[in-house]
Amino acid sequence: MSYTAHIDTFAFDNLPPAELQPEYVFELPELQFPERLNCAAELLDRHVAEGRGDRLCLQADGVRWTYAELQDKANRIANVLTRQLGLVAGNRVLLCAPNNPMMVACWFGVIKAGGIAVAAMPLLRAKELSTIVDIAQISHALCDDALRAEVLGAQQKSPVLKSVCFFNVRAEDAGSLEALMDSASPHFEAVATAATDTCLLGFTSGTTGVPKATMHFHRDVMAACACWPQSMLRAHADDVFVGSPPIAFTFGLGGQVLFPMSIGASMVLLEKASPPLLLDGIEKFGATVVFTAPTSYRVMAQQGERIRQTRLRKCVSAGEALTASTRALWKDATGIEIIDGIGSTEMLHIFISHREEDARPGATGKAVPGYCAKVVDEQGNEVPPGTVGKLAVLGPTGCRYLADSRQTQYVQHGWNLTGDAYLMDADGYFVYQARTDDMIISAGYNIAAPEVENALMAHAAVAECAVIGEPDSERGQIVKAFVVLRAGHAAGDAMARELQDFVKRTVAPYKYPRAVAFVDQLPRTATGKLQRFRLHGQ
Ligand code: 3UK
Repeated sequence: MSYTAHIDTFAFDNLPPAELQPEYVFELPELQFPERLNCAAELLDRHVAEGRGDRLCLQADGVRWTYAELQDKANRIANVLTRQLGLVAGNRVLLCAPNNPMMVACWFGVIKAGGIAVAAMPLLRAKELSTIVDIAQISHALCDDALRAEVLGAQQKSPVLKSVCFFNVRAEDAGSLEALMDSASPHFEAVATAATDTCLLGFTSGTTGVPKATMHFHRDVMAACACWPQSMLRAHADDVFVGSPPIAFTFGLGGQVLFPMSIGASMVLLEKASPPLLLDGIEKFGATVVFTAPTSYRVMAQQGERIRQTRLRKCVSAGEALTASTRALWKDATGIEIIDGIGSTEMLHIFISHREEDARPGATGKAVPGYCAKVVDEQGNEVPPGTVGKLAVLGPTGCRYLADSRQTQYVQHGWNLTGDAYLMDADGYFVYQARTDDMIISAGYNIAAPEVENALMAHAAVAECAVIGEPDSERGQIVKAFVVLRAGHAAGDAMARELQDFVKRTVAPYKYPRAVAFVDQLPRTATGKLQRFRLHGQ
């Protein structure tokens, strides 16, 4: 890691020192990488060079691009960036757009040019974008015109962002990215970056505090493609991938862009992918592989018959724990066994998962080949099967926060600590309990907030709920539930008592919520994750 091909060495200079980085393991033969590697050349140019340029790569409403067509766009963008906008290798480029074809073309253009892609969630406002620009010292931005006002607002706050160019501009505009691309050459040789040069910064979804930028190398992108998709997903070149998460979220980037392209398959991009629109997309484009979150499967399951008529054959769930009931609901409705997987922005993608035939309801699975996982106690010692502790993982990818002291929380003794409480059962399956912060300790009992939530969710009156530990002088903490009721059910003491009794009947009675509050909605991140910490003190 002492070598960089970047001219702007900001990323290289801000890597965590070697002693604070996790250990890496590269035992699999497919994880032997050359010293120089550009992941955009591997994922895109290789297919064209090997004669697959005419294969379908990407579809969206009114758009069908082959690999050669995507390469043409990416090359023009790389030329615009380097010849007209002054980009040098190592510069950071903000990419801001809903999931659409130009967003993907820009991602490849930036990385071919040796730049570092920093994709931002399309819902972010000027202030949040400016925080990202400042942390990553971003010099260039390529953005969808629909987000113009927020991006210009961010530029005003953060002058380090010197060049902003918009695409998908409706009006005639000589400065639009497409206009600049028209006069640029369609040829561009990918910059020969080091395998250990950073190619993307992924911002954490921000459950607390200032967002952290995770640094991923060209090598990490190829490692993510070589591990989980090969051993667990097992898709093939004729598959059509679709999904709901934003490409700015590494779950979405992998599932919708990197993994299909790593095997010469194709992707479908949906700008909006709420459950009904995702289902429309699966139908319309004949998608065969879908990536989405448990909540989305629960809603789509209501249309089981419609799904059975589509070409859908592989369903991946990540982002949040998949309960046994959601797995069963989907299987009954569609006949398809969901592939669950836990991944994180820090690890880039999924590291514990299973094949369909090895699904164990309620468990996430086993370490993905290429990764190792264990459950440890406070001192970092492995605990026996059946004991709840902290999940620790190691693999070819790992956590590197850009200049952030929180590195020492995620990486300890060379292992990545994801912040999740897990247990490993007697057969080696990892069973999710809670985020470590969401383990409630009440009168000496360990209570996992999600377990109480799942118990409450089974009640017909409950639409949504969140459970936290509230400080209590007698018990240390008590279990408190925030409940959103379904239409037609009245909040009040009688309902609170009914829910408490209901929980006592389904899980160990000491886990019941001693406090119940009724609310209209729950705080969530842009990726839809519950932000339980925001309920503290309410
Ligand atoms: C939780 C899960 C139980 C867990 C992600 C796949 O979610 C992703 O990244 P984030 O950084 O969050 C990471 C945290 O989310 N989680 C994710 N998947 C599961 N919990 N079961 C699961 N299947 O707390 C984890 O530490 O937003 C997921 C691929 C790439 C990703 N970035």
